Amino acid sequence: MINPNTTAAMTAAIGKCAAAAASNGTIITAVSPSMGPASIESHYDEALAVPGLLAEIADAEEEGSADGYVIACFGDPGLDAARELASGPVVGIAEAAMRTAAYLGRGFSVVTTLDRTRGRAEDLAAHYGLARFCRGVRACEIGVLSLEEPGARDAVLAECRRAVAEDGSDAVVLGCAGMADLCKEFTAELGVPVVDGVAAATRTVETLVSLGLRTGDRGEFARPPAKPYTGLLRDFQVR
Ligand code: 2AL
Repeated sequence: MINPNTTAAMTAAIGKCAAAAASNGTIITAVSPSMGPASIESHYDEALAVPGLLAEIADAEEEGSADGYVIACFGDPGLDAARELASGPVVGIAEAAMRTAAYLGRGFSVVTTLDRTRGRAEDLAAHYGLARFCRGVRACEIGVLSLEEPGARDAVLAECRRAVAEDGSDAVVLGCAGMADLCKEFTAELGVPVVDGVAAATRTVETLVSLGLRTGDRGEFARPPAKPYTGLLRDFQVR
């Protein structure tokens, strides 16, 4: 379980939610990169979160310590690159949450953090072929690291209520890993299914592992070709 931002408290909370969702016998190891942004709320943050995230996967691959990986940020940063590196399946929380929500009705709404992250969520819905199901992407205008502050929960819940009422959605997707702990309570309060990507991706990785499935390694998703990397990225050379 890789939280691609470097905020340790958030990594611990995500790990707890993943462990609560996982099957008996699944071991969740929650990690965050040793370098990168404290939260991911822009394209810039997202791009600079990826090297640290890939380093975590490279380390785990070297140790042989993971059967599969979840990328626990709603922008699914570095997902395709991670699939080239990893020998097990890699699932992003946006992808898992949106695919899961598509099982639950004709349409879903995403409720995310800052307005400026809405475009990325819309792009991902289209990228995954789910634009037809995505009836709205809404922001509560609360930063990722402010989700723990007093009042944040109620503001996110209020936006979820508006999503159900105004978008005509059958399900709500929580658009940030930092919202994972809200899922159960919100499901009860909203009366529609609420999908947390951390839980959905955890179970999706388990399913893929148990079926013996992982990203194919021919063609596009083969390991990247070996070549020199220079400067700060010199250790990222793939062998
Ligand atoms: C996120 C997320 O899940 N983690 C993070 O740092 N930023 N997503 C978001 N929409 O702000």
